[in-house]
Amino acid sequence: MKVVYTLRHRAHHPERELEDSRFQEPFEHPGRAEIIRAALAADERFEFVAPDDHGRAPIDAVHDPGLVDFLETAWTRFQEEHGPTHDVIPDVFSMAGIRDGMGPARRPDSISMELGWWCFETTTPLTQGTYDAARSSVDVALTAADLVRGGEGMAYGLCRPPGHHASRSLYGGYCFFNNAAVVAEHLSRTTGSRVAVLDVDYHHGNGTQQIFYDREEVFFASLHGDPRRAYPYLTGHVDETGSGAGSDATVNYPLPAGCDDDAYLTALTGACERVVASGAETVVVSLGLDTFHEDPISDLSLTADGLERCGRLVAEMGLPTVVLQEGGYATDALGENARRWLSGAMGPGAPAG
Ligand code: SP5
Ligand code: ZN
Repeated sequence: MKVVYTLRHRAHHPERELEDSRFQEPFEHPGRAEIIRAALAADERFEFVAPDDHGRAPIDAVHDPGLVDFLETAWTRFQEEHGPTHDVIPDVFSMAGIRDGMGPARRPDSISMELGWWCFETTTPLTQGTYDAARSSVDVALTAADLVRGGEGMAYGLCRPPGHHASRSLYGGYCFFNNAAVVAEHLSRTTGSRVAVLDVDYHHGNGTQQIFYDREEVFFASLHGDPRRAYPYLTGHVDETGSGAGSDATVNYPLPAGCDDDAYLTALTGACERVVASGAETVVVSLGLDTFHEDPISDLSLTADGLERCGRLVAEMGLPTVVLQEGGYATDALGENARRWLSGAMGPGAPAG
């Protein structure tokens, strides 16, 4: 299987994240992608490909261009006013309630308020190279999509930073640009075919759901920790099924804590059936490996065997599939878990690694 990878991801390297009222070592760090790269490089069934530059237009097709402009210059602008700092984190957020009854806020001019205008939480610092890394992650995703359009049954984009929490006009949840949404929109526009995003990260793909919520061309299915207990808390309930032209083009499977391989695979079977029934001609998988039982920030109980079975089940849909890396924070197991999921997807016909 072809793996799209670039070391440009390393330019995004926060020193700390503010989470659970503590500053802590970032869970989302450059070592994650390097560990996956090393595990796949040691298995001769994987072939590495460098990403091509796809420019900014595919990003502007799903994100507010103001968000893209902001991310390009925010770190430098912050340094000029408040630096030097390694990480840049918002400290005031734009919440509708501050202007209850007074109409919407006007877009701020101050970098201090702009941060909290375009970002929704505190665990996603900007660093000097964040914009370049986020752009490279989109290029990785789009290059994987090109490979699938070119005839590969499946390709894997080793995206970092991840993308699925980024909505049309907000970054957060370790995500800046929504790699999966950019790919789905790009495939939908350039081929006119139906596309589905299947999100198996532990956390609900709020950004992807928001971007396609009222659209019928891109179906969205997500399995995740129930938002009644799990980040991002505000989205991912079963009654969120799309709106307008996108009615019934969104489906959510909130899962209980401790959900094991068999229970997870039952839900995944249902999600795959919905994807196939949507008429999708291409599938984009948001592959989070934070469903693993040892993940430090999640509470599902999948094993490496279970992850391999998940890969197999997704491949059994028989559809061209673009697999994009999202979360997964059990660093010691992360490389092997990615290898196992992708091995399952390659099927028993593939020679052992
Ligand atoms: C792409 C992705 O997986 N993003 C996840 C972002 C989650 N960030 C906040 C998680 C809060 C979890 N708090 C529980 C900590 C247990 N020690
Ligand atoms: Zn996640």
